[in-house]
Amino acid sequence: MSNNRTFTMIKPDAVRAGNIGAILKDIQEGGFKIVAMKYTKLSAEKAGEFYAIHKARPFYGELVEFMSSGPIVAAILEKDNAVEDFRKLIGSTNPADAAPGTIRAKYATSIGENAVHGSDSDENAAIESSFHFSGTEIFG
Ligand code: IDP
Ligand code: MG
Repeated sequence: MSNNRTFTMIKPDAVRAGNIGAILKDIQEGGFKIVAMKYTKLSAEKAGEFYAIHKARPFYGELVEFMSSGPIVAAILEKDNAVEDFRKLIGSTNPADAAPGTIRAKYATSIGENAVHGSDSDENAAIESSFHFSGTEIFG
C-alpha cells in the first residue's frame, strides 16, 4: 500500500456518545476520501490481536476491554500524506494535550477513551487495513 492511505476507527466511546456523523464530517472536511468503511464490533480476542504491540503496557487489559465494549466504525482513508495528516487531524493521544479543533480535543474524554484511532506509519496502515478489510471491500 502506498503512503496515501491510513486506517482509522471511531472508538466505542464516540459511537456511544452519538459522534459518528460529526467525526466523519471532520474527516471529510479534512480532505480525506473514505475508500472503505464498516460498522462492526471487535471481540476481546480481536481487540487483543489488533493492539498486540501494546501487550506489555500497563493499560493493555483496559484497552482491550474498552475496544471490545461496543461497536466501532472502521475505515480506510485516502489523501496525500495520509498517515501524518490524519494524526494531525486527530491530535495527541491524551485529549488534555490535543490541539484545539482536533477530533480528540473535541470528542475524547480521557487518554484511554479517546474517540478515534489513527495509524502511526504507512506499514501499520497497511497491516491494520488488511486486519479489517479484504481487497473487494476497498473502493479506491
Ligand atoms: P495513539 O492511539 O495516539 O497512537 P498509543 O500510544 O498507540 O496512542 O496507544 C494506543 C491506545 O491505547 C490509545 O489510543 C488509548 O486508547 C490507549 N492508551 C494509551 N495510553 C494509555 C494510558 O496511559 N492509559 C489508558 N489507555 C491508554
Ligand atoms: Mg498508536
